[in-house]
Amino acid sequence: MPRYRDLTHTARPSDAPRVVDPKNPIRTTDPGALQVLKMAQDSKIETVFDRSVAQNPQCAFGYKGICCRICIAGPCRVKTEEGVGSRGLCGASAYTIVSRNVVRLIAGGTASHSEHARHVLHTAHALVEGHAQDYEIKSPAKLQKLAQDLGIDTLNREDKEILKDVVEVGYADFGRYQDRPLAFLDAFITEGRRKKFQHTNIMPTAIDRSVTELIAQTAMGVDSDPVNIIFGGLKAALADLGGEYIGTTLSDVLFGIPVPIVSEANLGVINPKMVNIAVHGHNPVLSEMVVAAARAMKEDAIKVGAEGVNIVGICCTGNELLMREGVYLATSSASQEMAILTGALDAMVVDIQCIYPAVQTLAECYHTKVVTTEAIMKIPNAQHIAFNTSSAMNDAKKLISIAIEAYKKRDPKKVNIPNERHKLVAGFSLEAIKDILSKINPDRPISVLTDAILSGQLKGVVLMAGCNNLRRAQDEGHITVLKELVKNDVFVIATGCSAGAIAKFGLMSPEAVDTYAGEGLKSFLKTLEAANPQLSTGLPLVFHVGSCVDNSRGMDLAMAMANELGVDVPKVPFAASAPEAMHEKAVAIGSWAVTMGLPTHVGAMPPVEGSDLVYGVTTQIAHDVFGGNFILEVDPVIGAQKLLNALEYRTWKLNIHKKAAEKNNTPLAQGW
Ligand code: MSK
Repeated sequence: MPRYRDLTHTARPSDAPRVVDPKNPIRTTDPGALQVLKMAQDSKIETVFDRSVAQNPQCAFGYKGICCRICIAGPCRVKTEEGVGSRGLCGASAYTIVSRNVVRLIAGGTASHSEHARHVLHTAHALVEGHAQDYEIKSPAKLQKLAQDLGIDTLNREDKEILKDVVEVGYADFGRYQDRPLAFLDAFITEGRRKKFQHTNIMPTAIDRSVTELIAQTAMGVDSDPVNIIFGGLKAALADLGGEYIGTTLSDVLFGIPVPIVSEANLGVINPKMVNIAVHGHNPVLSEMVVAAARAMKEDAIKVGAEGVNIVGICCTGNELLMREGVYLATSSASQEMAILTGALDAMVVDIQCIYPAVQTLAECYHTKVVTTEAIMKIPNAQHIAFNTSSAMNDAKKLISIAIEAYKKRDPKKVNIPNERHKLVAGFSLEAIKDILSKINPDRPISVLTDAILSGQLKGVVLMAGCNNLRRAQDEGHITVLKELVKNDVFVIATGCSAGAIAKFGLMSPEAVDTYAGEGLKSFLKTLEAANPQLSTGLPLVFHVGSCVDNSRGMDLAMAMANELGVDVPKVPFAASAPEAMHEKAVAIGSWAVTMGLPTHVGAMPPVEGSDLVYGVTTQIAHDVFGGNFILEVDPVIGAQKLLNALEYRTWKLNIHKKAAEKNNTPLAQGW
């Protein structure tokens, strides 16, 4: 870990409580969710906030990662620091148990993102084979660029021919047996990262293989070397990034590259006069069809007395649709139940990941129909409509019909929609960001950003990502970290439920710039805004770059900055933060972010404290090897300060190295 100017910055977290106010069931700060929660608690309706209280105190062994459940002779717990109680039944030490547990989280995250990617790939395959008549290539330009990046010939070829080759490369990335690098990773990373991954032997060759190998490596009686286990985990984490690239790029090809778009967020977007359908999960393949079907079936809704069909999003399906279609974002992870408790949600259509089984239990108290759509995602008592790409529009229309039928049974006495909704501007793909910057420098658009950092106008860039974790009140971590960063002139981009939190609080709007941005950030955004009169709206305080898989867009920006500066990623004043990380996917993302060279703040302690060795590798040694390291800090104000320290260190070093190179007429130093 570097030595920072702030001498209080150590690799250890502060003494802040690990669970804030654990007995308080008001575990949200989201103003919309709070209004609904009050009604739920008055009516003794159980929600995630009650269950979170009931789960406290959490098991200390599990919390630190020293409970081994890898074979059924266990669970074995590391009870003492020394002696016979310090090892599992097989003799596994704390460092083996902790490292195995944490990399298995990475395996889960990689499998999840990649399953999403596989579905998008299948859809593209069905399209080229003529079995997906409801889909099209919405962005031939993205397809051309993607094919060129992958080394596929595009000259004088039909789009579908090119897509066929792209799909084949994607399929090979799942199951390749030869020791060739993952194409959807290798095509996008910097030369420096490529060499680093080859040198450390963590360049993945195939996504499925990296997950399977990791599970095999960490099975009982296989690898007990914590460093080797962690490197196996990093290989799978890089495969996760490859899967994210497949998901993001092919979604752009099929559904279009996002451009700035105005919408609104928070539960107030649920409309009492319309048939309301929430699409929830991650995958745009179905939900894009639901949006199209809703437009086509407006008259059916009017026939039953509604004014039309209102599609709203939850979690990353919501983010996908917000980015491309401007669909309202109703809410995010921890407050998903609140959407049902408004009493005006007629259907919740879910695909995969981050969907609480509890939504069905709550729906049974209302008229709301919960419909699952994927073979691997069913909820007892919920209706299941198998979604097929070959009959996509028909399937989507069935879902709308279910919602219209349910609307007829809506009980007006139970309707309780909070009056909380906020304007936002989303849609900032890398292409859109470059387009905005190009109005100032058409030849080198990214230099507009890097020059602003080198001159001190901006402190750097932070990618805010990740979930809700109810160890503290929902969204408090996201909003506190964000306010600290923008006040200190950091340019923030956001994905996932972090973006959702920011949007729900009205902080993703142009209006928030004047209130929250420091002078440097304010002048930077205003200059961009003045140079882009073609935009129908002002630029927001935070740029929404998409869903969880779209963290790949954030990484693309970091690499574009590295290329512009003539250095590798570890020297770029760019960091990541997941103030409320929860899902296995967040562990996978954080791990590739560190491996790609980013200081990565995590505001919810992962289970690594049971081994000093593993803790030290992730927070300190990782920096020596890869240039990135975890900053594990549960206090959001201190977490933000540690991010600022990391950015300051990088800018300081970069400026010194640049000056030395100019003065001595030598190449720019590459060390970090
Ligand atoms: S939805 S993975 S809770 S960000 Fe992508 Fe939100 Fe985390 Fe799920």
